[in-house]
Amino acid sequence: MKKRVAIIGAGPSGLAQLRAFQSAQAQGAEIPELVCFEKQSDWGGMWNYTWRTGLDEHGEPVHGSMYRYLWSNGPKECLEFADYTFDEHFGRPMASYPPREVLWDYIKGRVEKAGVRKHIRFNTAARDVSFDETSRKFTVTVHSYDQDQTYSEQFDWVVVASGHFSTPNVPYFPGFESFGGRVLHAHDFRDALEFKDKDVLVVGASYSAEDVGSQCWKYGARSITSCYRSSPMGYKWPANWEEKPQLLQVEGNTAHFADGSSKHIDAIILCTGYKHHFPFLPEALRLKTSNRLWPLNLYKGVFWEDNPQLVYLGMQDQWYSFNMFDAQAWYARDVILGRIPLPAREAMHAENLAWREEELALEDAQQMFEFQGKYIGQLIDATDYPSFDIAAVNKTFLEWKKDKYEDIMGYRNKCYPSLMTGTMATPHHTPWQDALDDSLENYLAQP
Ligand code: FAD
Ligand code: NA7
Repeated sequence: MKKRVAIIGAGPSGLAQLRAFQSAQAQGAEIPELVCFEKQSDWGGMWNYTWRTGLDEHGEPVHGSMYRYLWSNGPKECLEFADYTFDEHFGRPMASYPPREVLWDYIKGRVEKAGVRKHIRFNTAARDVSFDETSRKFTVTVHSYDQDQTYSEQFDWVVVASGHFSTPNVPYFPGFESFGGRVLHAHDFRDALEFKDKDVLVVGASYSAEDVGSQCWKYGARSITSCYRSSPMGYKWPANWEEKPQLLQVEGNTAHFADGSSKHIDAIILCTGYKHHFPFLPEALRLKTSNRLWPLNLYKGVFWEDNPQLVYLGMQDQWYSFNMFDAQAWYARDVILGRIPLPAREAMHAENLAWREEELALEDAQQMFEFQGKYIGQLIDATDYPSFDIAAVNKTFLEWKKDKYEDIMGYRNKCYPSLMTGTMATPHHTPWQDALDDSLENYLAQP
């Protein structure tokens, strides 16, 4: 009997797993039967934009947290697939920070070429996973919305690729219940124009706070106030953007902050992060972690230590993204194909703890992306995923950080060389701040 692999989710991580197997098959390997369950009607995960918020057309929690006018928040050269370059997809150089639709197109291009769509059952949500110790097989129960049917199938391996930026972390602040404006989480933010001419408060000091605030600023909010719990973002903000310490409470339309100051606000956007949430997994198989670089219990950041037939992809906080998912997927593939042996549980655990110890000692952003780069390098060295210059990617991350501190509203106008092909990015026809139309068509239009 052919072995069977279930993949939950057809975002960049799940698609990396499909592509990894397809590339082995193209080189003559026997591969297991692959079944990818995707609850949305199309692939691309987070990059497949939805206007919906709350529940989707089937009553499932909406997965998407991306919003209109979103542009990549890091250089595309840092996330480029090593086996499918931007040059190959677009056929010409382009700028370094593409909008969402352009990156979605790129993600789709590789898997269309690989012909892996046939493995995906769309509109099908994973509901339950159980493991039988005797047969050493998983039973995966899913609901197909096309057939309105719940059914179960057995698998030898389960790959969880369902993402972790979908279930919002929503703190409460006193006064929210009587606030005079809208309170929403970044997960439900869709269109910055809603906040034109408004005084907007963003709570949080990480990527979402920075980018949702920047979007609102770009599309005409009257003022942005961001507030932090631990430390300020510290960029040189435009004149109508003020950074404050932690929000304490709101009274009517007034927000009060930890330094005793207060401010009038019309809307509050909670950019307070996400929870790893796996409602389809039983306690014994469920990863519990905050958003960090080294979650515990995952050998090589991927295999569930207590049962390595369960694989998690993309569960780390992400400096690296697409090519990290690839590195993980190729490694998982080779273990599943029996090309790489797994050590005994104690050895896996010890290695895991060593990575965690190293993670705990990291002090700044540079050390963090170097740590993630080292991890990726180790995975790539063990498989036939095309190797690439990780030190050069780290250098690009460092430049990116510098660019942001120099000009937070202008860093997306910078250009970098591809670390896969050497092709230099070309400036976009319109600076980010003035580019209001983020469509693929407009982005690719020649000036
Ligand atoms: P996802 O993309 O989240 O895909 C998971 C898939 O699993 C989805 O298709 C979902 O429908 C499916 N799924 C979930 N639950 C089930 C279930 N029970 N049954 C079946 N299917 C299920 N990264 C970058 O590199 N650059 C950026 O600029 C960037 N910007 C971002 C902006 C925002 C607002 C967010 C939220 C994330 C951003 N990211 C960015 C990170 C982004 O999450 C990754 O790039 C990437 O999408 C992660 O891929 P994934 O496949 O692991 O997860
Ligand atoms: P992150 O990077 O996990 O950051 C969450 C932020 O929310 C971080 O600044 C937290 O502060 C802050 N936070 C969390 N809880 C609170 C409370 N109770 N009060 C104040 N602030 C809080 O999530 P993001 O959404 O920014 O980014 C996730 C992904 O989405 C990323 O890949 C992006 O590309 C898009 P802390 O620093 O912990 O004090």
